[in-house]
Amino acid sequence: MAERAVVTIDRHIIEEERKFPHATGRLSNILTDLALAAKMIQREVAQAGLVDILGRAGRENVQGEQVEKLDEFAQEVIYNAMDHGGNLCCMVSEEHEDVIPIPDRFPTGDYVLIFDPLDGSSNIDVNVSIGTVFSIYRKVSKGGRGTLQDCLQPGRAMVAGGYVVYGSSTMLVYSSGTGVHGFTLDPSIGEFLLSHPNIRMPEPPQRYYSVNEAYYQRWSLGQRRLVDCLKGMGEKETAPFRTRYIGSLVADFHRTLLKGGIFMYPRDTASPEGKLRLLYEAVPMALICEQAGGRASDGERDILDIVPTGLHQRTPLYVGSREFVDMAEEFLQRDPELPC
Ligand code: FDP
Repeated sequence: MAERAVVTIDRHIIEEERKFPHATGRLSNILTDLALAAKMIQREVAQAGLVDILGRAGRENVQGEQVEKLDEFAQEVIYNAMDHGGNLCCMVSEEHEDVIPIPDRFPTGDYVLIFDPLDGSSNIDVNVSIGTVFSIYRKVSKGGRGTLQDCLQPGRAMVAGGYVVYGSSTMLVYSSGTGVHGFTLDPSIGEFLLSHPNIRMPEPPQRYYSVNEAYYQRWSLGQRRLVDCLKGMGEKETAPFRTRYIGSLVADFHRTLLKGGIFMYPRDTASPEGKLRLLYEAVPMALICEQAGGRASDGERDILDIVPTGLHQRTPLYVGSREFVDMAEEFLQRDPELPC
């Protein structure tokens, strides 16, 4: 009987590394360590309703939001999995204001890890999918330890990025610039197995749009006209799209990647720069989307071309099937002003 080859994430990472004869194995180490951290976070997320870990930690993070205890746990797990391997020169997390140094007692390496340990945390206590998002860059500054300069690189300089979605199953999706690979955690053996090799966004895409429409009154005329058009209420008569909005970026993005459509988080009068974070949220999703044949834009330019000026910079985000992101840009550029 023909046996189906089971490809674990470790094997896949090693095979990807072999495509680059000069690879040192450092990037592979980082990805393997991240997969281990994801398994530990998954275990805790799955227990969230059972153990007394839910609830507010009673303080705010640098974004001014209440921090859930599970966020802190995920932050610690990733930090502890990554600080000692000698692969990183520093880390940056959505949960920390500044660059996180590697402790002096450990050696440093040539890579920077940027991560959001638990995205969509307002959904934890209602069993909605949440995620971890990460991106990896090569160090560009001189000297041993990483600096801000290493962390503020445009997305095009990313060497690998991806996310983990903790949902009905746990999936890790990543790209190191040679396509997008998806792995599903088999809890019975504790391994991520290759379940979605070489993910491509569907062509033609399914007609879904995803946006928090409660903010309609705060949007620019261009954004309103775009959504009106997606509802079939535009100048030309078209069939309406279907809408899906979970309010958890990783889950909304994951659906958009696999089914097609467009996810939007526009700027509005309450968040003139947008809500989502460029480095932690928009850029890794943009890499995955482009590598799968889609596009990501802030309404004017490709997300991956933006040169960040701050670690916690926000951005509007339009990500998904290429033709819909192009269409969004056209509407936005015609009527860009926010209402007074
Ligand atoms: P959350 O506030 O639950 O952490 O940026 C964080 C994020 O979730 C994203 O995951 C999600 O897409 C977005 O915010 C939801 O924002 P709205 O509640 O304004 O729709």
